[in-house]
Amino acid sequence: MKIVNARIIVCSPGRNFVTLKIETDEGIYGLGDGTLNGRELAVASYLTDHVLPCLIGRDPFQTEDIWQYLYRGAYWRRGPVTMAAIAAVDMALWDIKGKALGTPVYNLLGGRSRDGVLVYAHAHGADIEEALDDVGKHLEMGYLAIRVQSGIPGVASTYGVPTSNRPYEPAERGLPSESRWSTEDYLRHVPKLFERVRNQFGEQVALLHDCHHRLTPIEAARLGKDLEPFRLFWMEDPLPAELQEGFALIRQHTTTPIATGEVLNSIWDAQELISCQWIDYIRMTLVHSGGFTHLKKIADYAALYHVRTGCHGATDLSPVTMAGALHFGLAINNFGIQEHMPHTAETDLVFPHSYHFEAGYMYPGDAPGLGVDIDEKLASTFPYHRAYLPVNRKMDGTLFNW
Ligand code: GCO
Ligand code: MG
Repeated sequence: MKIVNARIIVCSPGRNFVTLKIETDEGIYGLGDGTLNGRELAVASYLTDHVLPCLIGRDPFQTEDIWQYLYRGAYWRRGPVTMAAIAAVDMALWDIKGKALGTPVYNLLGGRSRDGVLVYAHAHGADIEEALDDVGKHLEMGYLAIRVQSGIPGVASTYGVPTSNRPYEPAERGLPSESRWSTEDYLRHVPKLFERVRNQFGEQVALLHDCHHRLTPIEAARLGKDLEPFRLFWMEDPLPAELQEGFALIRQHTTTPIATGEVLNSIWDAQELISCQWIDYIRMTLVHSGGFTHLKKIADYAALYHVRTGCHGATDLSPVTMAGALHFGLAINNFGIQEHMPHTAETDLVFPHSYHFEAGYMYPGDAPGLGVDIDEKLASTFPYHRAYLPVNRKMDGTLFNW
């Protein structure tokens, strides 16, 4: 089997997606996701201008060799653009392999290790009351694990809480919006939020919270301690993770489990986090960490250090990544949990898929390959719109982490 064609489809059914389609001489094709929120066209160009010409004529079964060719062969290694481009190719090749062998991708990754993939939903509200209502709604929908975020008194808008009636979406069309932030107000508020959630909904539901990179190590240590009575499943991204040893200080002070990694791109970005056991869950995901070929190695490395996976699964990861994450989560032994943020109805129509949610778990389905397709005609009716993630400043105007 040979690769005869490869092209990029950029579409925006509610938000932007970069999809790679690789076609073979036997008529089988594969899909890969290369979406990098707010920087989509950089990955599209990296692929179209630099990677795709090198793929023509290659054997799509050579996933390891092609991965190494794109990683080592570029000379310039790592980084989100490079790793998303490599991921798109890698996913498409595993999709082709599965289709050619007539089996779902999870069978190529070790086969089923569990019955279903535990997922967590997002609940949020402008204040604690609204957030409690939303937790209740998600429990009724069958979720067993729920991430809870709420607006903070004194802070006009905050990460993870929609400003309109529409579902929360992390990018906005047009130029970046700006928000203002107070760590002090946040640290006072979050323990009150979780006290109310536990009081109202009991011990059983798994609760998660995303700090979205906004704390220093000692602030995160304090929050972790304050949240201990409410037994969180995890506290996510307490710090920006460039300085891995920053997590050591959090660890010395609290037993609240820590998750990080959604902005990391290679094992080298998380090697100390994992080997020093400073985290409990690694959140790297297929699209931003080089696809199955690299993420499998990361997960296997993490398994040696009691670290489990908790792959990023926001709406800026296309249904192709979502499908891949479910195959991955079903197959590996040290799976922890998978984020699930449902896509818009338009996105689901553009990407017909065989995965589904039922009673707290998701299932990738048994279609050969990834079990996700793209309706190119429909996709062409949703042209690309430039969109950005917001920018965040402290109350005095200092530029801060969003
Ligand atoms: C999450 C994330 C997202 C990111 C978004 C950036 O945990 O789901 O933090 O909300 O902000 O994916 O593109
Ligand atoms: Mg996050």
